Amino acid sequence: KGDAKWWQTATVYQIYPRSFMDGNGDGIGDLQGIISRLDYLQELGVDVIWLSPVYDSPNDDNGYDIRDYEAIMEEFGTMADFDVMLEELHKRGLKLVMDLVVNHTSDEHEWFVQSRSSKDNPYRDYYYWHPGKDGKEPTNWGSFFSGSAWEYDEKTAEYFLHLFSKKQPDLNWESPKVRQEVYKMMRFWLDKGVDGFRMDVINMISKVPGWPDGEKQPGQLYGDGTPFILNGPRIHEFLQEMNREVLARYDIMTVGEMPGATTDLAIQYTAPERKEVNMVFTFEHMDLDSAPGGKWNLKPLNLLDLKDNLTKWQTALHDKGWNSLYWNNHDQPRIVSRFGNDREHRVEAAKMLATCLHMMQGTPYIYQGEEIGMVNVQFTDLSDYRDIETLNMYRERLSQGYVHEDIMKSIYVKGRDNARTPMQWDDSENAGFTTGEPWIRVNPRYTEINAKQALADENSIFYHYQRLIALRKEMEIITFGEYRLLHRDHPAVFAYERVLGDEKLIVLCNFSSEPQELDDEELLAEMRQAEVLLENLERREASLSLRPYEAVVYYKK
Ligand code: ISL
Ligand code: CA
Repeated sequence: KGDAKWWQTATVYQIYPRSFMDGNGDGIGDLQGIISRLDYLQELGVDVIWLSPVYDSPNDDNGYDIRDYEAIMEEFGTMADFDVMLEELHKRGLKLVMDLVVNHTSDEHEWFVQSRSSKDNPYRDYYYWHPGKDGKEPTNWGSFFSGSAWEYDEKTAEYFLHLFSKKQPDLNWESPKVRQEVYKMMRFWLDKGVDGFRMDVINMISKVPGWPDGEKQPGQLYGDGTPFILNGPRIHEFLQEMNREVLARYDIMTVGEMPGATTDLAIQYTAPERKEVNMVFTFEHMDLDSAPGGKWNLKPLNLLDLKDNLTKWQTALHDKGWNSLYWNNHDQPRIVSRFGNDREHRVEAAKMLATCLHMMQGTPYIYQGEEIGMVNVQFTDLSDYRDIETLNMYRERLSQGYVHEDIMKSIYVKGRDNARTPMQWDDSENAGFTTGEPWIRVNPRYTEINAKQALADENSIFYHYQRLIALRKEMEIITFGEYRLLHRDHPAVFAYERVLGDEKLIVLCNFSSEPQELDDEELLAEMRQAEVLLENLERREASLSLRPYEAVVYYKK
């Protein structure tokens, strides 16, 4: 068992550069800002930084619309800054994973500029062009960012496909030239010494041929294109080709962001012998608090659903593939506000959620600010929101007859800007993020929730994360132990054990603001023989009572 890959015992920290640290006072986070905070990350103990896109981009979708894959966004700095950052990371023993966004480019990318210029341009087939059906869009598919997934282009009187914004045209992976261009660009970054890729919506790169219409639910404006774009017919072939041509030649880690990936698919994507990617980001546990019709339709979380879902992933991939573990990223609301309690139990809840996730099998990801328990934000004025997904959805829902208050409620609970307010460094103006005017407003709770406070308090969420990260490196059972759910039917307690040889971890987490009780004498007897490895509230003796949001981990040999 001593042969773990480095990414199996590592903890990843995600930086969203626009919101992490502003080094030059223009209100926008940048590479020099990141460099200035590397000691903080080293103190936390993480091993890998996943950096959201820093490439040249017109920022229609904050860098997920790339104009030049081999240049740095001017607002973030220069290639020289990047090289210094990479060197400074490596000096501290930290690795760097880049965001690889190759399902689409910006419409300002040179390939698209060429492609749209004429039907016989050599770049024409780099993207999906279609004359349309009966004077309308080729399919009825909606885009993830509202509106149709097709945009009509006057110049050549054809439509192009964009699953996201109309400034993010989809690359045509059927073209071998496109694939070779992407591989070449990947080698450019790997040859610089980066340590892997997080692959943006990578299971969307193979589309079902023939452009069929999607099913349309009553009351919906568009049909559902996902059966024809997720996990398409050539996806495994493309990933295996990419692996052969690029990934296999380097000692790197890869994680594919894959909405709609089931556990069966995830095994296919991550089984080492298939040589595709190391792990995937599932969306299933992030969809449990949505009603039919998508993320904006709110539904309270049922803890049993969460237990069943995470248990399914833990069990299915054990010894077959590899899991990634996450609660948060730049697209998701803050977990302590979402599945915890961001008021009277914020600190306990944040530690409980961290414990519940980090004691599982897989590679854990921490999103900037999660380690200090940053919370969701509620801007009353729509003009304070920046995210294209949120703003487009607002307009579309208003036109469909939704009322302002209901739309704002969805934004408060699910909007991506919850994750994108500036990192809270201290209690000075703008949370120490910038000396200028921040590009998006700071969460008003920064005076209470910030890194400076966390570092000064030995009982902070920060140090709890630090301990979890360290334990993963010390204890093989966390990396390899078998997972077993306990007390599946308890509505408020998430309990499980990990087993490796004669070692055992017992993890008990109260997901509610009421005291809870487990009825299990056998478990209690085991707890009495075990030591407390980690807790978020002081324990005096082994007991089956859990206080609000209490989490405790026992270790027994
Ligand atoms: O839920 C979704 C589809 O089922 C969408 O939320 C989508 O999968 C998700 O937003 C994809 O995210 C990634 O690609 C986007 C970018 O805006 C996100 O920030 C990125 O994480 C387009 O590049
Ligand atoms: Ca700046």
